[in-house]
Amino acid sequence: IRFKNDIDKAIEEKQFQLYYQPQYNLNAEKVVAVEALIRWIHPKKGFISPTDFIDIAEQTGQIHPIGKWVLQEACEQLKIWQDRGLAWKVSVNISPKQLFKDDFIELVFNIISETNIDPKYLELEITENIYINGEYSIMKLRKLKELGVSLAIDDFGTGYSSLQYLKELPIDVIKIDKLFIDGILNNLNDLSIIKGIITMAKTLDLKIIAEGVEIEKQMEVLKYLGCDMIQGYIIEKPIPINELEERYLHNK
Ligand code: G
Ligand code: G
Ligand code: NA
Repeated sequence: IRFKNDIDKAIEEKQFQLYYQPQYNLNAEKVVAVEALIRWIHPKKGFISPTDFIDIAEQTGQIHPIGKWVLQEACEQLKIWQDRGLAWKVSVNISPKQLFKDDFIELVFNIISETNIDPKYLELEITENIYINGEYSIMKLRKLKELGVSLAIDDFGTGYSSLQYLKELPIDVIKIDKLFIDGILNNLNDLSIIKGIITMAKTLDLKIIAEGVEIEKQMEVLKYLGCDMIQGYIIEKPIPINELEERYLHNK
């Protein structure tokens, strides 16, 4: 309960920030997108990881105001880049709780309209879990697609998507979970799974992002296997907007 009040206060007092982690295109050999990741800088407790508050916020319903703020903030940033002629995509994490709320499509529509962004540069990341496979979520994803946004399945491989459902989901991108990338160099099972996911993605005409790439050799293998994009410490960790601007957009 204490924590619940803290989250309320954090929303009111603007203690949240968005960090951005670059996504690197292996063929173009450049950063083409960023994932927005929430950070909580508490005035007394300091840095609080999203893994320590997103779950709670999902249980209390506070994920809704938090998620709204994240989407709004990310779209405002996207608008700034679009006005500068920069064609970067911004990817935003959406909790299944948000997706299932009745007015979620309307919320996304309103934020796109109000910020006046080109929605094709907005990507929504939905975690692969049990719920994503139902008819209701497929219907919701279709409606989101109609708004013109791009859709990604996050943490792919850890969840429950069968091939059959994957075929039915109106998604554009699969993000391979770090768990598999960790084993790519020394675990044949992980390597096979990654190969399988990439082959399947190509069959279904989906783009692939490998998450949590930390070393050069992993990057080389992923490129060889036909992976489109990578994200991970080898490129950059999640960083605040001013650092991102300094390092990547210095004269853009
Ligand atoms: O950035 P970091 O590795 O600390 O994030 C930990 C977890 O928190 C990740 O699984 C990430 O998906 C989740 N997360 C980060 N930002 C957001 C957000 O804005 N919304 C939701 N729902 N989850 C987020
Ligand atoms: O679950 P999700 O994919 O949203 O998780 C993203 C989180 O993973 C980010 O919060 C980021 O801090 C973390 N992350 C990103 N790249 C790497 C990496 O190369 N190594 C590790 N250990 N964590 C990473
Ligand atoms: Na994510």
